[in-house]
Amino acid sequence: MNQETNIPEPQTKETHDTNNLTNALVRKVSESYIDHYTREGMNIMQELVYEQHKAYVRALESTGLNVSYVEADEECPDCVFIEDTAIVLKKHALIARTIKRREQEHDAVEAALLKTHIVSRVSGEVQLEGGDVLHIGDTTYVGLSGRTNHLGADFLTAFLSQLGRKVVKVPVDNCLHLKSGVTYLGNGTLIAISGWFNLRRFDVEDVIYTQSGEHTAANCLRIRDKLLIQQGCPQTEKLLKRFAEKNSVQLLPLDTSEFRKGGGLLTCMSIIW
Ligand code: CIR
Repeated sequence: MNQETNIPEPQTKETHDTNNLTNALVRKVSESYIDHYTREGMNIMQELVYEQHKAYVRALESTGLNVSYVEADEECPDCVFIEDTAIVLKKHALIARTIKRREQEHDAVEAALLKTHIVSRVSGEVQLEGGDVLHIGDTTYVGLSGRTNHLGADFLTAFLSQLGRKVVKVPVDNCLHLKSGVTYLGNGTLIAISGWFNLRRFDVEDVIYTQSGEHTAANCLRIRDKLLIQQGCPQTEKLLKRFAEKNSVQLLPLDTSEFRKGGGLLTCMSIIW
């Protein structure tokens, strides 16, 4: 018991360690993804969508993760962006609350996670999307964005404090989600778009900034000794190569052009624990 607050000390202290990740859940791409974004005026290359998704899954597998799938839902064009539907930390999962038009995505993800996780759901006027949640060590950073409100961040704080984690809120004004502009590279280092966040809120040793015209490079995915990065951001890639050499990390550049057209980046297409 904490003597000052009378709040029981959490029984566990769940740390997020990029070296101990073992599993990924991905969701197949629905054909309606192609139809929907074609109607929105995006020039989606049908074959490339599936090719890029396969390459993404292969990259996850090459890190040693065991990858399982949730089937696509044709009524949900965005279902491939599974990250937004749940917040997972080790054996614990919180089903998020996405914007209305994506709510139908939740049930199938919940059913899949129930096989492996202790699953909770949000309640109240909460808005919370996984793209706004970044775990680093003992701390979770949650973006206050157009997709995650204060109630969502508070709900997440209560949920994670039971697991012994500190939660830090970070205002997000310039992009869809927190992780659209800042992610963790491992080895005490963030990658971020300069000027978009108050980086003093992050307890890290170093920050690499994306270079001019390369904003999408801010969304990287570190798994064990590998780092998935956006292909096609050469100036930022030079900085990432230096980081990789220094920390014995292997870079895996991936082309996600067809998913960027739907507003998604690397982290969006998986839930990892
Ligand atoms: C959406 O607007 O919800 C999708 N079109 C894109 C979601 C991308 N997810 C992410 O960045 N975590």
